[in-house]
Amino acid sequence: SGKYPIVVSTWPFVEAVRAAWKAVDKGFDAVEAVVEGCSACEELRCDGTVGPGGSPDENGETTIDALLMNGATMEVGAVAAMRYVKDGIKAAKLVMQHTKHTMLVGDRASVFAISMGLPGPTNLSSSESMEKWKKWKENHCQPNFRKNVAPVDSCGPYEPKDSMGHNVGICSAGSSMGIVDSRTSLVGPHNHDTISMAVIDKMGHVAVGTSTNGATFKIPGRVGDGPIAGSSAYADDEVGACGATGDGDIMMRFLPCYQVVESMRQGMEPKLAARDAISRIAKKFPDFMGAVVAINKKGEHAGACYGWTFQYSVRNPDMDDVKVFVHPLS
Ligand code: SD4
Repeated sequence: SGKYPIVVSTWPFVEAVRAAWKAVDKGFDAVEAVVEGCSACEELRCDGTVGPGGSPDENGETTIDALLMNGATMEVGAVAAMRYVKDGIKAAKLVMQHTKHTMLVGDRASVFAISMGLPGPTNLSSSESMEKWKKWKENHCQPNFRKNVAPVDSCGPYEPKDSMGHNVGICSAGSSMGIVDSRTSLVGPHNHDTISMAVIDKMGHVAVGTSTNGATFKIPGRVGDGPIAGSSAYADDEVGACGATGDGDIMMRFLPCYQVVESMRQGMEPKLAARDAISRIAKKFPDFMGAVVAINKKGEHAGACYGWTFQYSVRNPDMDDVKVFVHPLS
């Protein structure tokens, strides 16, 4: 099923897709629509892992990684480990539109964003993020992203279900099947999610954007796949687009969204391209969790995931409202 304009987003971020659809339907271009959509998610603090007050790091601080890419011009703007500014995607847009750079990081990204007119400095912690962090600290949990550190039993109860109530279990990705229990990895709906959104506007132009707090309890300074073009998202007007979510530390080694777009350029349909990109990662890292969603120029879309149940949201002219697709399809 094709057609455009189209808005596609990781996860059931329905309000974000509605906001982007509203923009694109009014005739705004794909870049504007992506900014509208991702900003809506930041304001709503989607899943408590996007925007202010989400996933804290080892020190209890929330930071933001965001990316914006224009598939018509191949311009990219990104901010990484940004502090004190809550508008991630707007900061990425400022980098794209007002600098010759691609990415700004840390405090310097915040200083730039504020100098360009975004509100701040703002405390990005919330009572929820502080509560979550305090519990983690009080349980004497070891730092979760340090190698060779034994897990401690008091690190919280084993939870066989993810936060959306799905069994964390089998997820199809090409020929490989992964079974992951939610404790083997600190990546997953418990810990962090990302909005990665792709839009094709009425003119057929493509743009993508990503916004996330990154991994929960990450080592301060960690930058995930979120702000990396080709990893969390990629867009090329000639081909289509891709968005990704999951264990960014692993996924960014494979540039899965670049892979998806390049496979589609060679003629693969979105479904196969998505599965292929995920399978390449799973082959080397059988414990990883992740997903991609792909759209081609015709507006055909598909998702693939590994290690968890993935959902993505779509709105196109055939639909009355946003539709959520679940992978694996039952
Ligand atoms: C990261 N990929 O920072 C992001 C987080 C994510 O679902 O997508 N979680 O690793």
